[in-house]
Amino acid sequence: MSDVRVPRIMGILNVTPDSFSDGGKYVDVKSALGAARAMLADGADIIDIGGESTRPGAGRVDAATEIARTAEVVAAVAAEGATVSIDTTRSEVAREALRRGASIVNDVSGGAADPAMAAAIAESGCRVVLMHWRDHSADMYGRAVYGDVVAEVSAELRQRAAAMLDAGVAPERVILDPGIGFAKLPEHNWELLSRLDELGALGHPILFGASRKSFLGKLLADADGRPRPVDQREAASLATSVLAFDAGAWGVRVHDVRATADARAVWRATRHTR
Ligand code: PMM
Repeated sequence: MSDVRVPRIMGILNVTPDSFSDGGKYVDVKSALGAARAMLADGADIIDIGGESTRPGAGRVDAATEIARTAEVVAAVAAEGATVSIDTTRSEVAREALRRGASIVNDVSGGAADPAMAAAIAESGCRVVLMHWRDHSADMYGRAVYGDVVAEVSAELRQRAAAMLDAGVAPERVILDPGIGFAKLPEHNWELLSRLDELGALGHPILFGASRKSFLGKLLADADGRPRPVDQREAASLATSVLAFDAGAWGVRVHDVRATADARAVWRATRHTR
């Protein structure tokens, strides 16, 4: 068996009043920092800080609000020595976070929402996560139409990566993400997970994020068809992370870092990791 790299765990820190899972919990710097410290102690490699909810149907906030929510939290978490990513589609928000110590921009639009994003990434020399996305949250399910979802997501991610490279971003700084739940129905998410290894052909590391998402709630619906509540989707989330590790993912983006670190330890015990 050949050696494989240990997958990263990206812990989610949403400093928003309305994210679907942890919205409203970390609205001040102190409580956000406490949550970040706990995730780092539990084994997070990266803390992903977001100030705008991307849940389906979410309304947008302006850039000033997003900066007000995230900038100080980014600075405080980076001051702990942590690797910080900023979850934003806006170049102004990204620039401010990079100035405050973030080293990764996690753009759910893959750089498509803000034409100035690619230049901001290229100038700073940071890493970037380009997620597959077709539209802002309010309209995303109308765009969930695919023939072969893996082929189409791959082709669209390839275009997003090419746009970054054209702007001067070094290829080794680009990470790609299939965007589970974004303009995708449950069957699309399952197909992407079951064929995640095929995205490796794009030549970039792959980040995978299914933690607590609604397709898991639907899978685990009760006999009356009521989806499993968000706070009871952890075991299913862990199962997706282990499948992603096995498919060669570079990392997983999760809410429960401790449980994911345990699952990763089990997975590593069966692999020659380095
Ligand atoms: N999902 C959400 C937000 N940001 N970023 C990446 N790279 N991949 C994802 O799958 C992703 C993301 C939505 O989930 P949240 O509301 O729990 O943050």
